[in-house]
Amino acid sequence: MACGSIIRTDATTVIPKPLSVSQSDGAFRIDHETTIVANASGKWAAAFFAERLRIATGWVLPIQDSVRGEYAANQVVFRTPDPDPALSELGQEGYRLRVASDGIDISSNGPAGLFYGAQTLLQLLPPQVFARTSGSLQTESLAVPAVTVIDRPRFRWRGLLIDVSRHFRSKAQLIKTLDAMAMHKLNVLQLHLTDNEGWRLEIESYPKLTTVGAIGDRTNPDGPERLYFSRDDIREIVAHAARHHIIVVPEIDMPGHSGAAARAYPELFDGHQTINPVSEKSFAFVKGVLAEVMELFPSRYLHFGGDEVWRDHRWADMPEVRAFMRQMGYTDFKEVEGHFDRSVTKFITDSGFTPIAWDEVAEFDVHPNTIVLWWRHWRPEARESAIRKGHRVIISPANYLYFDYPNAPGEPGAPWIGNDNGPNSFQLIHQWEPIPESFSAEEEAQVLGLQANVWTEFIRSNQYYEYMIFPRLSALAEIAWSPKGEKDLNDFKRRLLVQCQRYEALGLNYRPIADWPTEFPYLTH
Ligand code: TNX
Repeated sequence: MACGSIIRTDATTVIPKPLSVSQSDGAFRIDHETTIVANASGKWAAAFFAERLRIATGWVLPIQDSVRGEYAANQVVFRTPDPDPALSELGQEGYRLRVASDGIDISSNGPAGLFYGAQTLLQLLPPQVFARTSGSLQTESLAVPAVTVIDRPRFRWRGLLIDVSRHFRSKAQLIKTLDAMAMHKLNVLQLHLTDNEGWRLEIESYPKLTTVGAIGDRTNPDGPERLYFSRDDIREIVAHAARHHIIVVPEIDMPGHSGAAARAYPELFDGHQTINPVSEKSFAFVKGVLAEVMELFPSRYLHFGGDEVWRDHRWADMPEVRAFMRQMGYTDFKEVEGHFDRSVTKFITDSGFTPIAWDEVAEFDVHPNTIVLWWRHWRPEARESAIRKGHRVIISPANYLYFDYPNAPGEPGAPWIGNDNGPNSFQLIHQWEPIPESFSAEEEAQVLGLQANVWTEFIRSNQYYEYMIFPRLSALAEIAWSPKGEKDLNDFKRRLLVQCQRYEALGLNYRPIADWPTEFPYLTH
């Protein structure tokens, strides 16, 4: 796969583009005698950096505790300095990276910033430094061009959703995805764990969710395989993510999109794919399931779906729904849905977690702590109303950030609405300003950030999955991290030609970095 022949990497080839870069003359050389120095906050960033170098070059660089103010030559230092005015504006995720001819210094206010500094430093080295296989960089020393980078993210929520219900992804594939996210300084992985096609999470108190609900997928609805994550799988994924400063947000979609759970426990559902919204037993199920989910995901965020509820489908034929409506004085099924969503957001909040849901819930007076994920680009009023009601909002419109849609005209992808903006190309994403001009500064402050979603109705093979994610993930990272303002598409394309060498080092498939590619490197969808 032609990826371009650019081999010189420096701070102008970093993705996402840093806030500021000033290059100077000279270079520092890392070799097998370089020492890594870290204070307590820098331990993980230092260990991550050392491990990458060990795998790529075979050098085992020692990590020393920093002794205040005492630095020697030939060191790479990760530290949180005493209050430093130069860093005060950079928050916990920002950092300053200084490469001089006698050493490298990465400073930040916290561990996340030091980790992002390490990621930028790795991007100053040859792309093979990201390789998963040992010995891909056989060399005496690595030159790092002298530079000062000052950097911090634009948004604090830089997310990616993976739908593992329609077609499952293995733990190994998710870990590979997490590594690629970390390289892009993304920090949230939302797992869409349940839907009509399959329930993918072991729940001890409701075992049929996996013995029955995990059977099959959209391609093979009758299985025979059961595809799901055990509790230990989840712990491993969450721990791997945490080491890379990524939180994992579970999504248990309800009351709709629940066909798999309905196959397991039909008595709790409405005869089709939606939870019985008024039954006490059904609500006990919701609470039981969510309590177990909260044990497994320490992020303290819980997404409960709330999208596309087929409330007019069966509820009219359910006497208990009608009785409940009479009792509450409701005249519309919508009010029943609102009641259900309010109860769930209250339960999640009372349990010490933050509820998140799709923008449909903004219509109802759900708990004000609820974060609203705006996806229906054709309903900007849902975004506006969530903001007006004081919710924090994540921007995730289908016509820009759905990675199941095609990359370019004529390329495969989901056929749903959303293609009305043209394909979700990396160019389109990169050039997009996600905050509407009409937003005041206060409204803008309610926007936590951005999230792209990989729905997998039509994504089966891992090869095609990666083809749909890369290079669009790089465009997402750039609009989520880099400062607002004019974005130079040609410069981004130039940097992508280096980035795709990093994809190759990570063993990732990707769509070619061309406006009109002539080959499509995947075998099956
Ligand atoms: C809408 S986004 C859905 C998903 C589909 C997706 C396909 C959302 C909240 N619901 O269930 O997979 O469109 O593009």
